Amino acid sequence: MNTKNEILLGQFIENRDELHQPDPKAISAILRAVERASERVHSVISRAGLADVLGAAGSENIQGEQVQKLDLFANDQFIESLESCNHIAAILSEENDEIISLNESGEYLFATDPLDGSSNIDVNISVGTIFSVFKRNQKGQPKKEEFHRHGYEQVVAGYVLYGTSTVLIYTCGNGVHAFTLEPSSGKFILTNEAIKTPQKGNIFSINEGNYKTLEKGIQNYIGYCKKLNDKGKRTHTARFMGSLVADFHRNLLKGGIFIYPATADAPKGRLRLLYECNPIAMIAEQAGGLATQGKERLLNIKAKEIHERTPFFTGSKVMMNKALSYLDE
Ligand code: AFP
Repeated sequence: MNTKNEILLGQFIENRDELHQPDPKAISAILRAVERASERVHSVISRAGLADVLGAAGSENIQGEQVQKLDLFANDQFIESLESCNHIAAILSEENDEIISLNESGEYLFATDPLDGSSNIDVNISVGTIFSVFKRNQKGQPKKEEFHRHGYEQVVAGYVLYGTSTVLIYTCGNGVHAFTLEPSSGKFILTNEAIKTPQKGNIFSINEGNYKTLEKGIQNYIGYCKKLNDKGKRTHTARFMGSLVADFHRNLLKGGIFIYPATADAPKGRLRLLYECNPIAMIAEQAGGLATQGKERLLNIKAKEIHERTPFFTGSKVMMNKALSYLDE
Protein backbone atom coordinates (compact mmCIF):
# COMPACT_ATOMS: atom_id res chain seq x y z
CA MET A 1 0.00 0.00 0.00
CA ASN A 2 1.54 3.35 -0.96
CA THR A 3 1.66 6.03 1.74
CA LYS A 4 -0.53 9.11 1.26
CA ASN A 5 2.23 11.26 -0.20
CA GLU A 6 3.40 8.66 -2.72
CA ILE A 7 2.08 9.31 -6.23
CA LEU A 8 1.60 6.26 -8.43
CA LEU A 9 2.14 6.31 -12.17
CA GLY A 10 -1.52 6.06 -13.14
CA GLN A 11 -2.54 8.76 -10.66
CA PHE A 12 0.14 11.10 -11.96
CA ILE A 13 -1.01 10.82 -15.57
CA GLU A 14 -4.70 11.23 -14.79
CA ASN A 15 -4.34 13.93 -12.13
CA ARG A 16 -1.16 15.85 -12.92
CA ASP A 17 -0.23 15.37 -16.55
CA GLU A 18 -3.73 15.29 -17.98
CA LEU A 19 -3.80 18.98 -18.93
CA HIS A 20 -1.55 18.07 -21.81
CA GLN A 21 -3.18 14.82 -22.82
CA PRO A 22 -5.79 14.48 -25.56
CA ASP A 23 -6.85 11.20 -23.97
CA PRO A 24 -5.45 10.83 -20.42
CA LYS A 25 -7.38 7.64 -19.65
CA ALA A 26 -5.93 5.82 -22.67
CA ILE A 27 -2.39 7.10 -22.06
CA SER A 28 -2.69 6.15 -18.40
CA ALA A 29 -3.90 2.64 -19.36
CA ILE A 30 -0.98 2.20 -21.77
CA LEU A 31 1.60 3.34 -19.20
CA ARG A 32 0.05 1.11 -16.55
CA ALA A 33 0.36 -1.80 -18.99
CA VAL A 34 4.04 -0.89 -19.38
CA GLU A 35 4.28 -0.75 -15.58
CA ARG A 36 2.83 -4.26 -15.20
CA ALA A 37 5.14 -5.78 -17.84
CA SER A 38 8.19 -3.95 -16.46
CA GLU A 39 7.49 -5.23 -12.95
CA ARG A 40 7.39 -8.80 -14.27
CA VAL A 41 10.63 -8.29 -16.22
CA HIS A 42 12.23 -6.75 -13.13
CA SER A 43 11.25 -9.70 -10.95
CA VAL A 44 12.93 -12.19 -13.33
CA ILE A 45 16.00 -10.04 -14.07
CA SER A 46 16.61 -9.50 -10.35
CA ARG A 47 16.86 -13.29 -9.93
CA ALA A 48 18.49 -14.00 -13.32
CA GLY A 49 21.31 -16.14 -11.91
CA LEU A 50 18.80 -18.29 -10.01
CA ALA A 51 16.32 -18.99 -12.76
CA ASP A 52 17.07 -20.60 -16.11
CA VAL A 53 16.71 -17.31 -18.00
CA LEU A 54 20.30 -16.49 -18.81
CA GLY A 55 22.09 -17.19 -22.02
CA ALA A 56 21.09 -17.43 -25.64
CA ALA A 57 17.75 -18.76 -26.79
CA GLY A 58 19.46 -20.35 -29.79
CA SER A 59 17.91 -18.06 -32.41
CA GLU A 60 18.74 -14.78 -34.18
CA ASN A 61 16.50 -11.71 -34.54
CA ILE A 62 16.04 -9.65 -37.72
CA GLN A 63 19.16 -7.75 -36.77
CA GLY A 64 21.10 -11.00 -36.99
CA GLU A 65 21.83 -10.76 -33.25
CA GLN A 66 21.80 -13.71 -30.88
CA VAL A 67 18.44 -13.56 -29.07
CA GLN A 68 18.79 -14.01 -25.31
CA LYS A 69 16.15 -15.96 -23.39
CA LEU A 70 15.31 -12.82 -21.41
CA ASP A 71 14.73 -10.90 -24.67
CA LEU A 72 11.94 -13.35 -25.50
CA PHE A 73 10.55 -13.32 -21.98
CA ALA A 74 10.47 -9.50 -21.91
CA ASN A 75 8.91 -9.38 -25.38
CA ASP A 76 6.13 -11.74 -24.30
CA GLN A 77 5.40 -9.68 -21.17
CA PHE A 78 4.90 -6.46 -23.13
CA ILE A 79 2.79 -8.09 -25.83
CA GLU A 80 0.54 -9.74 -23.22
CA SER A 81 0.23 -6.64 -21.06
CA LEU A 82 -0.49 -4.27 -23.95
CA GLU A 83 -3.01 -6.63 -25.51
CA SER A 84 -5.04 -6.56 -22.31
CA CYS A 85 -5.09 -2.74 -22.17
CA ASN A 86 -7.17 -2.65 -25.41
CA HIS A 87 -5.70 0.66 -26.65
CA ILE A 88 -2.89 -0.74 -28.83
CA ALA A 89 -3.69 -1.71 -32.43
CA ALA A 90 -0.22 -3.09 -33.18
CA ILE A 91 3.23 -3.57 -31.68
CA LEU A 92 6.54 -3.14 -33.50
CA SER A 93 9.22 -5.01 -31.55
CA GLU A 94 12.92 -5.49 -32.14
CA GLU A 95 12.29 -9.19 -31.53
CA ASN A 96 9.72 -9.64 -34.31
CA ASP A 97 10.36 -9.23 -38.04
CA GLU A 98 6.76 -8.12 -38.67
CA ILE A 99 4.39 -5.97 -36.60
CA ILE A 100 2.03 -7.79 -34.24
CA SER A 101 -1.66 -6.85 -34.52
CA LEU A 102 -3.43 -6.64 -31.16
CA ASN A 103 -6.76 -4.74 -31.05
CA GLU A 104 -7.94 -3.37 -34.41
CA SER A 105 -10.07 -0.84 -32.50
CA GLY A 106 -7.00 0.39 -30.60
CA GLU A 107 -6.22 4.06 -31.22
CA TYR A 108 -2.44 3.74 -30.69
CA LEU A 109 0.68 2.04 -32.08
CA PHE A 110 3.49 0.82 -29.77
CA ALA A 111 7.15 0.40 -30.78
CA THR A 112 9.63 -1.19 -28.41
CA ASP A 113 13.01 -2.71 -27.80
CA PRO A 114 11.79 -4.93 -24.97
CA LEU A 115 15.25 -5.59 -23.60
CA ASP A 116 18.02 -3.30 -24.79
CA GLY A 117 21.58 -4.12 -23.82
CA SER A 118 20.76 -7.81 -23.56
CA SER A 119 24.36 -8.81 -24.29
CA ASN A 120 25.02 -7.46 -20.77
CA ILE A 121 22.46 -9.66 -19.00
CA ASP A 122 24.84 -12.53 -18.24
CA VAL A 123 27.41 -10.20 -16.69
CA ASN A 124 25.00 -8.36 -14.39
CA ILE A 125 25.17 -4.97 -16.10
CA SER A 126 22.03 -2.79 -16.27
CA VAL A 127 19.65 -3.36 -19.18
CA GLY A 128 16.52 -1.52 -20.25
CA THR A 129 13.22 -1.45 -22.11
CA ILE A 130 12.64 1.41 -24.57
CA PHE A 131 9.16 2.31 -25.86
CA SER A 132 7.40 4.77 -28.14
CA VAL A 133 3.69 5.42 -28.78
CA PHE A 134 2.05 6.96 -31.86
CA LYS A 135 -1.62 7.79 -32.35
CA ARG A 136 -3.09 5.87 -35.32
CA ASN A 137 -3.77 7.88 -38.46
CA GLN A 138 -5.67 5.06 -40.23
CA LYS A 139 -8.50 2.67 -39.38
CA GLY A 140 -8.81 -1.05 -39.89
CA GLN A 141 -6.16 -3.77 -39.80
CA PRO A 142 -2.82 -2.11 -38.93
CA LYS A 143 -0.09 -2.28 -41.58
CA LYS A 144 3.63 -1.80 -41.00
CA GLU A 145 3.57 1.34 -43.18
CA GLU A 146 1.53 3.01 -40.43
CA PHE A 147 4.77 3.09 -38.40
CA HIS A 148 6.48 5.20 -41.08
CA ARG A 149 6.08 8.38 -39.02
CA HIS A 150 8.20 11.38 -38.03
CA GLY A 151 9.70 11.12 -34.56
CA TYR A 152 7.96 14.36 -33.57
CA GLU A 153 4.59 12.58 -33.96
CA GLN A 154 5.22 10.43 -30.87
CA VAL A 155 2.64 10.98 -28.10
CA VAL A 156 4.53 9.02 -25.43
CA ALA A 157 8.20 8.07 -25.18
CA GLY A 158 9.95 6.28 -22.36
CA TYR A 159 12.29 3.70 -21.02
CA VAL A 160 12.66 1.39 -18.03
CA LEU A 161 16.14 0.98 -16.56
CA TYR A 162 16.67 -2.29 -14.66
CA GLY A 163 19.62 -1.07 -12.62
CA THR A 164 20.52 -0.73 -8.94
CA SER A 165 16.84 0.15 -8.72
CA THR A 166 14.27 -0.14 -11.48
CA VAL A 167 13.11 3.23 -12.79
CA LEU A 168 10.53 4.12 -15.42
CA ILE A 169 11.08 7.41 -17.24
CA TYR A 170 8.46 8.83 -19.61
CA THR A 171 7.33 11.95 -21.38
CA CYS A 172 4.04 12.82 -23.07
CA GLY A 173 5.43 16.13 -24.27
CA ASN A 174 4.90 17.84 -20.90
CA GLY A 175 8.31 17.26 -19.30
CA VAL A 176 10.20 14.12 -18.27
CA HIS A 177 9.10 12.26 -15.14
CA ALA A 178 10.75 9.39 -13.22
CA PHE A 179 9.08 6.65 -11.21
CA THR A 180 10.93 4.11 -9.08
CA LEU A 181 9.66 0.57 -8.56
CA GLU A 182 8.74 -0.32 -5.01
CA PRO A 183 9.38 -4.10 -5.33
CA SER A 184 7.21 -5.00 -2.33
CA SER A 185 4.10 -3.44 -3.90
CA GLY A 186 5.08 -3.89 -7.55
CA LYS A 187 4.13 -0.24 -8.12
CA PHE A 188 6.16 2.59 -9.66
CA ILE A 189 6.19 5.71 -7.45
CA LEU A 190 6.98 9.27 -8.58
CA THR A 191 10.56 10.07 -7.55
CA ASN A 192 11.59 12.87 -9.93
CA GLU A 193 9.16 15.25 -11.65
CA ALA A 194 10.13 17.48 -14.60
CA ILE A 195 13.74 16.31 -14.98
CA LYS A 196 16.04 18.84 -16.68
CA THR A 197 19.37 17.62 -18.08
CA PRO A 198 22.42 19.82 -17.34
CA GLN A 199 23.21 22.14 -20.26
CA LYS A 200 26.90 21.32 -19.86
CA GLY A 201 28.72 18.13 -18.91
CA ASN A 202 32.02 16.30 -19.19
CA ILE A 203 30.99 12.70 -19.88
CA PHE A 204 31.41 11.41 -23.41
CA SER A 205 29.99 8.03 -24.32
CA ILE A 206 31.17 6.36 -27.53
CA ASN A 207 32.63 2.94 -28.30
CA GLU A 208 36.20 3.88 -29.21
CA GLY A 209 36.78 0.39 -30.55
CA ASN A 210 35.30 1.88 -33.73
CA TYR A 211 37.64 4.92 -33.65
CA LYS A 212 39.61 4.17 -36.79
CA THR A 213 36.43 3.68 -38.83
CA LEU A 214 34.79 6.97 -37.76
CA GLU A 215 34.49 10.09 -39.94
CA LYS A 216 37.25 12.65 -39.33
CA GLY A 217 35.02 15.18 -37.57
CA ILE A 218 34.04 12.65 -34.89
CA GLN A 219 37.66 11.56 -34.44
CA ASN A 220 38.53 15.23 -33.95
CA TYR A 221 35.72 15.69 -31.42
CA ILE A 222 37.04 12.69 -29.45
CA GLY A 223 40.47 14.34 -29.61
CA TYR A 224 38.91 17.52 -28.19
CA CYS A 225 37.40 15.52 -25.30
CA LYS A 226 40.87 14.09 -24.50
CA LYS A 227 42.61 17.48 -24.30
CA LEU A 228 44.08 18.38 -20.90
CA ASN A 229 43.37 21.69 -19.20
CA ASP A 230 46.09 24.25 -18.44
CA LYS A 231 46.82 22.38 -15.19
CA GLY A 232 47.49 19.18 -17.09
CA LYS A 233 44.27 17.59 -15.82
CA ARG A 234 41.62 15.85 -17.92
CA THR A 235 38.70 17.94 -19.17
CA HIS A 236 36.29 15.04 -19.84
CA THR A 237 35.69 11.48 -18.67
CA ALA A 238 34.71 8.49 -20.81
CA ARG A 239 31.81 6.23 -19.86
CA PHE A 240 30.40 3.54 -22.17
CA MET A 241 28.43 0.56 -20.82
CA GLY A 242 27.21 -1.01 -24.05
CA SER A 243 23.67 -0.44 -22.77
CA LEU A 244 22.03 2.60 -24.38
CA VAL A 245 19.44 3.05 -21.62
CA ALA A 246 22.06 2.99 -18.85
CA ASP A 247 24.46 5.30 -20.72
CA PHE A 248 21.69 7.73 -21.63
CA HIS A 249 20.12 7.79 -18.15
CA ARG A 250 23.46 8.60 -16.48
CA ASN A 251 24.13 11.41 -18.97
CA LEU A 252 20.56 12.73 -18.64
CA LEU A 253 21.04 13.24 -14.89
CA LYS A 254 24.74 14.23 -14.79
CA GLY A 255 25.20 15.90 -18.18
CA GLY A 256 27.02 14.23 -21.04
CA ILE A 257 26.93 13.17 -24.66
CA PHE A 258 26.20 9.76 -26.22
CA ILE A 259 27.30 9.07 -29.79
CA TYR A 260 26.71 5.97 -31.88
CA PRO A 261 27.71 7.12 -35.39
CA ALA A 262 28.06 5.26 -38.66
CA THR A 263 30.90 2.72 -38.34
CA ALA A 264 32.48 0.08 -40.59
CA ASP A 265 30.33 -2.60 -38.90
CA ALA A 266 27.21 -0.41 -38.99
CA PRO A 267 27.41 1.97 -41.98
CA LYS A 268 23.90 3.32 -41.23
CA GLY A 269 24.55 3.36 -37.49
CA ARG A 270 23.69 0.48 -35.15
CA LEU A 271 20.74 1.89 -33.22
CA ARG A 272 17.18 1.57 -34.55
CA LEU A 273 15.23 4.71 -35.34
CA LEU A 274 11.69 3.78 -34.29
CA TYR A 275 12.17 1.95 -31.00
CA GLU A 276 15.52 3.15 -29.67
CA CYS A 277 16.50 6.59 -31.01
CA ASN A 278 13.07 8.25 -31.37
CA PRO A 279 11.95 7.71 -27.76
CA ILE A 280 15.36 8.62 -26.32
CA ALA A 281 15.43 11.73 -28.54
CA MET A 282 11.98 12.89 -27.35
CA ILE A 283 13.07 12.48 -23.73
CA ALA A 284 16.37 14.29 -24.40
CA GLU A 285 14.58 17.27 -25.97
CA GLN A 286 11.86 17.39 -23.30
CA ALA A 287 14.62 17.50 -20.66
CA GLY A 288 16.35 20.41 -22.44
CA GLY A 289 18.95 18.42 -24.39
CA LEU A 290 19.42 17.72 -28.09
CA ALA A 291 19.24 14.65 -30.33
CA THR A 292 20.39 14.43 -33.94
CA GLN A 293 21.19 11.99 -36.71
CA GLY A 294 24.36 14.01 -37.32
CA LYS A 295 23.46 17.52 -38.42
CA GLU A 296 19.72 16.86 -38.68
CA ARG A 297 17.32 16.91 -35.71
CA LEU A 298 16.52 13.27 -35.14
CA LEU A 299 12.79 13.78 -34.53
CA ASN A 300 12.43 15.36 -37.98
CA ILE A 301 13.28 12.04 -39.65
CA LYS A 302 10.37 10.11 -41.20
CA ALA A 303 10.87 6.36 -40.87
CA LYS A 304 10.91 4.45 -44.18
CA GLU A 305 11.45 0.94 -42.78
CA ILE A 306 10.22 -0.39 -39.42
CA HIS A 307 13.66 -1.73 -38.40
CA GLU A 308 15.78 0.98 -39.97
CA ARG A 309 18.96 2.12 -38.22
CA THR A 310 20.38 5.61 -37.85
CA PRO A 311 23.51 7.33 -36.58
CA PHE A 312 22.64 8.85 -33.19
CA PHE A 313 24.00 11.82 -31.20
CA THR A 314 22.26 12.94 -28.01
CA GLY A 315 23.03 14.83 -24.84
CA SER A 316 23.59 18.16 -23.13
CA LYS A 317 23.02 21.15 -25.38
CA VAL A 318 26.49 22.73 -25.00
CA MET A 319 28.29 19.41 -25.58
CA MET A 320 26.10 18.56 -28.55
CA ASN A 321 26.69 21.93 -30.22
CA LYS A 322 30.44 21.46 -29.72
CA ALA A 323 30.37 17.95 -31.19
CA LEU A 324 28.20 19.03 -34.15
CA SER A 325 30.60 21.91 -34.88
CA TYR A 326 33.22 19.30 -35.68
CA LEU A 327 30.86 17.58 -38.11
CA ASP A 328 30.71 20.71 -40.28
CA GLU A 329 34.37 20.11 -41.17
P1 AFP B 1 22.39 -5.46 -27.43
O1 AFP B 1 20.93 -5.26 -27.07
O2 AFP B 1 22.60 -6.42 -28.56
O3 AFP B 1 23.25 -5.74 -26.23
O4 AFP B 1 22.90 -4.07 -28.05
C1 AFP B 1 22.85 -2.95 -27.19
C2 AFP B 1 22.95 -1.71 -28.08
O5 AFP B 1 21.95 -1.72 -29.05
C3 AFP B 1 22.88 -0.42 -27.25
O6 AFP B 1 22.20 -0.57 -26.05
C4 AFP B 1 24.34 -0.09 -27.03
O7 AFP B 1 24.59 1.29 -26.85
C5 AFP B 1 25.00 -0.60 -28.31
O8 AFP B 1 24.22 -1.70 -28.75
C6 AFP B 1 26.40 -1.06 -28.08
O9 AFP B 1 26.90 -1.47 -29.33
P2 AFP B 1 28.46 -1.85 -29.44
O10 AFP B 1 28.62 -3.12 -28.68
O11 AFP B 1 28.69 -1.99 -30.94
O12 AFP B 1 29.24 -0.71 -28.86
